[in-house]
Amino acid sequence: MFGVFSKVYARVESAKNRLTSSFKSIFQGKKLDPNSIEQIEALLYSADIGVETVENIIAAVEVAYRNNPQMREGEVKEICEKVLLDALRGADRLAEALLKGAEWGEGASAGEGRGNSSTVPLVIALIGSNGSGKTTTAAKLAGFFTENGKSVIIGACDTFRAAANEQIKIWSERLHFDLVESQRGADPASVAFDTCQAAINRGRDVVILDTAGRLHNKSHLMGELMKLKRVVGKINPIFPQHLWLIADAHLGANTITSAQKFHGELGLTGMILTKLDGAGRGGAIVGIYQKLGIPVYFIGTGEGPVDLVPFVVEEYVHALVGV
Ligand SMILES: Nc1nc2c(ncn2[C@@H]2O[C@H](COP(=O)(O)OP(=O)(O)OP(=O)(O)O)[C@@H](O)[C@H]2O)c(=O)[nH]1
Ligand SMILES: [Mg+2]
Repeated sequence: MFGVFSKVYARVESAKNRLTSSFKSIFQGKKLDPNSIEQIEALLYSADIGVETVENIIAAVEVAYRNNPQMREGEVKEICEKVLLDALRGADRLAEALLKGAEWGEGASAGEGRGNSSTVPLVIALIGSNGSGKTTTAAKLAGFFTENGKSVIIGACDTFRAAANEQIKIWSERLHFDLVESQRGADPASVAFDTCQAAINRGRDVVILDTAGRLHNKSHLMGELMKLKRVVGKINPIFPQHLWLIADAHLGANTITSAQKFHGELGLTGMILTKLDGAGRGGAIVGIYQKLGIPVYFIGTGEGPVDLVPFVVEEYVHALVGV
């Protein structure tokens, strides 16, 4: 499972080349100087990693520069890498824990729970703004769990968009996972309820709830998610064990505002960063983790079913900074 990392993150790295090449154009092979420190600061802000982390990097660069006025690009990047690693410490390697069953339901023999009806399923609801990649990620997650010996059922809780049910149905046929379908206009909470109930009846290990895209500032849509949480909690108060924000790597700093609002209202337990194969860097996860402590479970690196890999901080930071 983890063997594919280097290949995948190499792709991320090529998308991140802009940060690397920006460092190059700031330094142009020369030593660090006060003017280039300002340019580095601007570059870091443009990567959306959050004010605190930028300030920490710049403070560390200034201290190092006072001790060594001969500093060059490589040393600055090493400082960036070190501060980012510190900032993201503990935010990764969680997919493994999920599989081991460490976060499965209370009292459940989760690690062994392959279609065992006594197992409490792991319920994960995916939420996020329109087009962030929730449905595609739901399907990819189903693929990930299935490949690792877990049985999966998805609830088509996006009852808002006309083609939503059809979209996930095509994936279910392609990847062979169970699906609880829905009609347009149906109550998403009731679809979620039926899905959890079906998972228990059929002895499925994992429930993934795909929800409609929504902006964090639409209160009636937030209310809809609160209801969904409440309703599945009636089956078992630990449901849903996870509520993950699906965040598009292109979206930048406003992802932090959005995560704060979702977290405040619903209590997020994790994130998945999608579209890291594009030009976006997803630096906002640094600020989100710093502010809210929400870890990153996976990253999405393409539109295909296998383009989902567990998040590894070192690989991500390495790709981002280009050391
Ligand atoms: N390149 C790339 N494209 C992705 C990734 N994840 C999703 N997409 C694409 O992004 C587009 C939107 O994905 P969906 O999964 O439909 O997004 P959604 O959040 O379910 O959208 P709504 O339900 O309308 O809010 C689709 O064209 C996907 O193929 C990714 O990791 N990389
Ligand atoms: Mg969708």
